[in-house]
Amino acid sequence: MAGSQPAAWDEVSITRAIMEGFFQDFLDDLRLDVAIAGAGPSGLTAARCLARDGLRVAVFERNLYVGGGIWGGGMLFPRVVVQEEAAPLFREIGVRLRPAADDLFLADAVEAVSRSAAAAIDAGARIWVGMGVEDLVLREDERVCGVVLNWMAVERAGLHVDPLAVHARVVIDATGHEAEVARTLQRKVPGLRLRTASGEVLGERPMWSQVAEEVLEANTMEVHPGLIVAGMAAGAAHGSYRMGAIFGGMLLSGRKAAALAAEICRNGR
Ligand code: 48H
Repeated sequence: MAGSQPAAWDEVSITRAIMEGFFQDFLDDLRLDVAIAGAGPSGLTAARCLARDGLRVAVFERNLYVGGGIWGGGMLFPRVVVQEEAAPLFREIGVRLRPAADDLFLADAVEAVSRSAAAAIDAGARIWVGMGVEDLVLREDERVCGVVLNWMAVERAGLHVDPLAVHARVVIDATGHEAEVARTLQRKVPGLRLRTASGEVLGERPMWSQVAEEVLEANTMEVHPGLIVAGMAAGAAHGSYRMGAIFGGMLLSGRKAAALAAEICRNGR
């Protein structure tokens, strides 16, 4: 830079750009059609489908990165298996699949995460990272009408910092194995009966891949007014089997969760 004109910007310009940009975008997302907890395969697919349908949707992901369990493939081998029924959901976002044994297809895990996130963003969804859903907003009849958020850094540090809230007509629990959001609701509303067969979140069972995949779409449902479970959270809510490192069910579940949420939004509930 010596001898040339100094740039117009300085350190404060960088700070201002970040702070102003963040708050403009976050203020936009205070009243959503759909809030999704978790940016794994089911959450990202649901976000893409909803945004493509013109709904205002944001994903709140606790980690600083998206993709959930996709990155690790199976046992850290970063390859993702999907079955034929789900293959179009990857193909339509440009994830390249190659045929594998017994009618399965294989994708690269990094490509699957990158294209899933990019497709959701291109469709109009916003993804917030580093923000966890720690609770829900409730109204009459315990209807869910928003998410309560806090920084993951606060959670990790164990700090006593009160959260902030965002309203949404529908919340999708796509938090994976623990079905964290549905469990939180169950824990905090004594006597609540969810619409699962048992009335509660049962937790997942050991592995039986074919059955787990077969029932996942049916288990993707509104378990309480305003709250839909998707992906592993749908399996865990119903006490279903785990499936191991096959991801087709997650994509199909995300798509179904989006269709259910869109229907609730359209019906004005
Ligand atoms: C915000 C949160 C919170 C919270 C968690 O685990 P995921 O990849 O979830 P799915 O259901 O989309 O996909 C499951 C799949 O990855 C998998 O684990 C399979 C197929 N397992 C089979 C087997 O047998 O093991 O993603 C969930 C995301 C993660 O990124 C979490 O960090 C995030 O949700 N998350 N985000 N608020 N309270 N809890």
